[in-house]
Amino acid sequence: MKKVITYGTFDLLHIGHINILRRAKELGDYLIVAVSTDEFNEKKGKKACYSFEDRKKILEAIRYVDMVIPEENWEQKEEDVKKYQIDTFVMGDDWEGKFDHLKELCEVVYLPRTKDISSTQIKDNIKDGKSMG
Ligand code: C2G
Repeated sequence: MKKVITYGTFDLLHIGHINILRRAKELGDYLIVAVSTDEFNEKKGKKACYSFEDRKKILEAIRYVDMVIPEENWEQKEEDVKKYQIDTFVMGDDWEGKFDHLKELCEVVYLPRTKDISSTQIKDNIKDGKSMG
C-alpha cells in the first residue's frame, strides 16, 4: 500500500485544498493529512477562522483523506514519514524546495497551486461583498 502525506492549515476549505488532496491521493492508496493545530498556526503567523477540531473533522469528511493527524511543529515531518512509513510527501509548489531534505526518506512532490483562490482571498472578498470566481 502506497502511503502519501501532506501538511497544512486547511482553513475555510476551498477548491485549492480539494485539488491538492485529490492529486495527492492519486499518487498512492492512502492519504494522511497533518492539519496545523491552532498553537502551531500562531507560530506560522496564521489565525484560522475554523478551530483545529473543526478543520480536522472537515478534512476527515473528504473522500480522498484516509487519516488526519495534528501538525504541531515544523520538525515532525521526518518523524511522521518514518512512523507512518510514508512513500510520498506532497505539498503545493509555494513550498517548492523547502522540504527537499525529506528526499532521503521518501519521494517529495510539489504540485502546482490552484490559481486565484486562498483562504485569505475568501476573507477579503467577504469583507468587500464580492463573490469568488
Ligand atoms: N494550496 C493549493 N492551492 C491553493 C491554496 C492552497 O494547492 N490555491 C495548497 C498549499 O500549497 C498547501 C495546501 O493547499 O500544500 C494547504 O494550504 P494551507 O492550508 O495554506 O497550508 P500552509 O499554511 O501552506 O501550511 O508544514 C507545512 C505547512 O503546515 C503548510
